[in-house]
Amino acid sequence: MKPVSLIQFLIEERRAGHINAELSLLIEVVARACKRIGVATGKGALGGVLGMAGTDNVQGEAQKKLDVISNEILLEANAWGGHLAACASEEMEDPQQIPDGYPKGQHLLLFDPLDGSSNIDVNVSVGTIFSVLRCPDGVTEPKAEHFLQPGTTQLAAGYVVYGPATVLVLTFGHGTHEFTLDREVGSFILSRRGIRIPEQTAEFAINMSNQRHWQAPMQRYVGELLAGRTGPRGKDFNMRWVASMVADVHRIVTRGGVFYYPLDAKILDKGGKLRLMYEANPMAFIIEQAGGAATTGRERIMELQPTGLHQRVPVFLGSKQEVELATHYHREADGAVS
Ligand code: P6P
Repeated sequence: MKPVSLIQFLIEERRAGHINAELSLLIEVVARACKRIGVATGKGALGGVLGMAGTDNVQGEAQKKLDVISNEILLEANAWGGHLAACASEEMEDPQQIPDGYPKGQHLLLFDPLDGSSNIDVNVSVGTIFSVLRCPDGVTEPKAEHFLQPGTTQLAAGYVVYGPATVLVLTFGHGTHEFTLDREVGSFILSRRGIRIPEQTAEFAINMSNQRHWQAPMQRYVGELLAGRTGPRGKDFNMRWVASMVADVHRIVTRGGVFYYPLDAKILDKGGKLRLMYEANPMAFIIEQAGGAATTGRERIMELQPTGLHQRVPVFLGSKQEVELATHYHREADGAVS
């Protein structure tokens, strides 16, 4: 069968009425920028881009050189792209306006330019996560509050995982699709159309070192997974934890499974570890469009009304039946369900 490039796929989506020309061009710009990020991360020690940047981001986290480089690649690519009203990034306190004199569009782009960057120096997969919202009508200088829209309003979401292969996974709300970069040609080629995540799984991803800090329903739920066939689940489970959300989510998109970053006593005051606007919401959109589920352990992630650009939330996502069981335990413990 003749390979379908990302560009051809975008034309199909426009013809189907799923996206407009501006969104199509925006995704092309983001995909091209991610190819450049992949080249930069691929240089490793030879590129002089490993190690710390010597600065902290808005989260108070020490930035890696590649965090800063990746952020700049995305900002530069989108400044003159003409399809954006503004960008927001994990690496920046406030949204970045499109400079005067550049063509502006009706979209808001949010991204985590290089998620999992603690893995860069040890050569483990990292990735870029992005989300696209519509800029409210009449807003010419979007401020943070204009980005605070529920995940259900996303027009597009995607990630690129820089692993043995560079892979883009994308949704416009009409299924989740995967594109693999043909490095010889430089094009993303459709490799999986209409991905479906198995509703059941025997594989979970969580950072077990936080176990003693978890809330009771999480202790109960994971305890049952660990009990395996000797416990109430009646089957053994396998565990994975890459500590790179994009890599863990891509495994789930590829073969099923669940990913949990629950509340724990260490992060209770922050509301969670992962960021709602540019990690949880885009991943939730991708997962739901592939037949999975994504909650905070208590409610659907995409229905949350954001209160801050860098707001953190707990994340439970993946194979639907497993996420629903873990969520049920939490809601039962809260007395929300019997
Ligand atoms: P921990 C990476 O820093 C990240 O934001 C996600 O990509 C990843 O899933 C998580 O944090 C890892 O957290 O506590 O295991 O280092």
